[in-house]
Amino acid sequence: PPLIHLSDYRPSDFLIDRVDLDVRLHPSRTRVTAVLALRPNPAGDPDAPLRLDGDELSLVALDLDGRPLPEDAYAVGPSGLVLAAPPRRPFTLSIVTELDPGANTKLMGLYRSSGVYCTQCEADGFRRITYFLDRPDVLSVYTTRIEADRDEAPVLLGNGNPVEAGALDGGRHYAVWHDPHPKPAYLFALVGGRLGNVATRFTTMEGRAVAVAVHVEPGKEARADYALDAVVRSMKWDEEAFGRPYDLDVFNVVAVSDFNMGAMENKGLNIFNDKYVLASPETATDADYAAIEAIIAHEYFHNWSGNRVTCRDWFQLCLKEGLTVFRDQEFSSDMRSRAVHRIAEVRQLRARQFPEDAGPLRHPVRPTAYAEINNFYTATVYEKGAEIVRMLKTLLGPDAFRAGMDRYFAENDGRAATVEDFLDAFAAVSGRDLAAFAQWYARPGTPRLAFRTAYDAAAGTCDLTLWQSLDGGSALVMPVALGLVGTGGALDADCPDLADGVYVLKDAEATLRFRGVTERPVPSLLRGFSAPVRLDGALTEEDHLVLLGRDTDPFNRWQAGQSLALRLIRGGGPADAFAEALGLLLDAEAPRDPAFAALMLSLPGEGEVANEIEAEVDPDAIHGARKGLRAALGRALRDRLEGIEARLAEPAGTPYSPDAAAAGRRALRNAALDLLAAGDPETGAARAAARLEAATNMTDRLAALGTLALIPGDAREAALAAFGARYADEPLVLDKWFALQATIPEPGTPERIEGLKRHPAYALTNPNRVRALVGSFAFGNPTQFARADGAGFALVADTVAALDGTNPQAAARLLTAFGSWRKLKKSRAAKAEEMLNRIKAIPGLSRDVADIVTRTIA
Ligand code: BAL
Ligand code: ZN
Repeated sequence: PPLIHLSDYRPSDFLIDRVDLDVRLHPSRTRVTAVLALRPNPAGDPDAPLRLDGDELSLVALDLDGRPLPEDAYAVGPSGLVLAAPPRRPFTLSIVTELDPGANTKLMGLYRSSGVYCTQCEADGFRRITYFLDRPDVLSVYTTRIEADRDEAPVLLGNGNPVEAGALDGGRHYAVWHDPHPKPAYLFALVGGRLGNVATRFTTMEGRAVAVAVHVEPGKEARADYALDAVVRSMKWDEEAFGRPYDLDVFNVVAVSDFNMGAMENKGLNIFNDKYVLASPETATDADYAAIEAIIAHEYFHNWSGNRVTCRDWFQLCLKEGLTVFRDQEFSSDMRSRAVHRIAEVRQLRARQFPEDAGPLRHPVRPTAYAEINNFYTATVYEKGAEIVRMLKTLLGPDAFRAGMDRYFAENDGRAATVEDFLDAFAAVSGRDLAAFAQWYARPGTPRLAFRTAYDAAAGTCDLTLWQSLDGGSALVMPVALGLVGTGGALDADCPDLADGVYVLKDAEATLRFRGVTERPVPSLLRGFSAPVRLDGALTEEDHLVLLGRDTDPFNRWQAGQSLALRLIRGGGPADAFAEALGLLLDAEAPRDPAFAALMLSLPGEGEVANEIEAEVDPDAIHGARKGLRAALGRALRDRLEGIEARLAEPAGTPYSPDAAAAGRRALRNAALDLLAAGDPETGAARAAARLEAATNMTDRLAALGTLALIPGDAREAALAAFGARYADEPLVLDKWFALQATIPEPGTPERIEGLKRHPAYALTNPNRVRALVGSFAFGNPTQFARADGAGFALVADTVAALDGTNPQAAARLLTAFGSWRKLKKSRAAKAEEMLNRIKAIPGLSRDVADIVTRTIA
């Protein structure tokens, strides 16, 4: 597919100041009249034709300044509509198009989800509604009139504020919405359908009374309470943490069941995948509640970082996404435990972004070329993008960071900005030159950080040498939070190169001298994971044990445990010392911080282990080694784990609360169960079955089922069948059940998946179902996905092929599971390559899938 380059960016030749839309909803013949107030852009080419984007549209009528355009004045093609000689003055174009929302399986543009009309316009869906300058630097004021059958769509929602509504003849009705804030087309949205809601009011710091509502399938209103509360907490937090008030009279969230993304930040009308709205103790886990809180916040925070200040072009996607992820991470950290949340963020980064950055789909946080922008909503843009913002805060300190954010918002409000505009704001308030730091946006790959210490006991000094490396350029500016640790805890040594415990590494190599070092120190580096790099280990097992037990930085205590586990998984050997240290840590931390203790018990995932391996990856060997270590730990820690299990049992009748403290206790108790079962599968199965029976909420029920699912036998099959029957009418719960079965690391799993594809609740047209069943297999079952006979690759490739015809975005996303194929053992890599070539040869492949397959094979 042809590439679009950042270096080719040119301002639009025309601007659209106002858009008046009249949308007459109909299941198969929706009629859209768009009246566009156009004018030539002084910054554009004065002789240029007017090229409006369009995709799968049917043009009904086209008027210019109230008169039909003669047919020879325009040309309509598959990618849009061109007026060769448009007026060189302001003019009005009136365009009538007809759409078939019911047939829109791509879930881009206007479509129907379980009977509800909804839209998704980012990145380029608006061109599937009308012909338009569908690019983020064209900002317009929208007025939208929506008309529908009252029975079919009693609720009609648009961007901005409601203006007018009323009844029409023939059972029809209408609503008019006006959004005073100029916005790009990707933020347009409308919804029409039968929806229930929960609602409240929020008064902003400016005194604006905002009507806040969350709309869901009728009957599920009670499951929206947590999301509604999260909206209000987000609104308040953004005022307190960033001084950002909400700017409309209403804020609506709508949950729909067919959605490609997690959610979408349309102005005043966030549309969500229902998975990230609906929650009840019976149907959602603690992790679901945390994800709902985070994603509600994320979309709300976009109102400033994305909507008020938007992106000039799609290359700047990280400008809104990285920043908004950083903002939602900070929110979640304030709502929950900062240390625990940081660990969760880093686990996610390592599990998703590090492999991406090491494989054929690697790209800079700000890409310089793309064939299909929808393939760049990646972990690199989002999560590494957030890490860059976090590093900026570390480098500048909280006060200058906040001043820089204030300046960025003030200078760019109502504009389509760039990464340069963002960095300029921080440079201006701090007086710092951020040119070298900006390299983080441009350089793909995960940098490596290596180190060495030289301790001179007689002089009481310790020299710490740091090296950084990343292919393709000079050294990066890297904040390294660090300290020295001894057998009694943090060492109070003096180092003039540190400011607030942070050394800013700017060169390829640097040596820091610590004075007053009274014992052989262990360096604690990258505290809080202060930079998204790989730390090359030069620590001994004893060093890690010191950090595990004594470091003052909770992230690095956890990291020490991960490093010790990695050593054992990769190199084998007795786990006694690790188990003993974990035991002592549990004694201290389990009563104090159960969530942290639970994280200490979870070993690096198989994918993370694979990331660390330079040689060819054998997923079976990794799985076997990890399983062996879990079994050894389960046996060694048995008494303690049983103690935790007993102590943390909730008294009968305790009402469920999704708060972080209660969730932490459940997480630890369930981690204990899981490790005990790993150590002794036979009693573990019985224990898990009993816990399943006794569970009073989905967190405990799913955890017990997950433990049982790893122990083959009749008890497992019976439990799976009972769970499936119990939740037959709960698609979001069945997704958990699909995912759990898809990740069973046994040879029978592909066949099990084939069977589940025939389950009445499974549908290739619903992205959540496909992600749960096939996505979980592809991304979460390394031994079976990459199995030697190629059956795992074939299963995923077949799904990609089947899906490409209806939903290319979802198909392309699934295909990225092949991203690490080259690292596999040769025989398995050959099977993966065969499948990739088979996909590549499919005639009429979508641009989305063609782009991923081409880059993956290249
Ligand atoms: N803008 C797409 C969905 C999100 O990142 O919020
Ligand atoms: Zn976002």
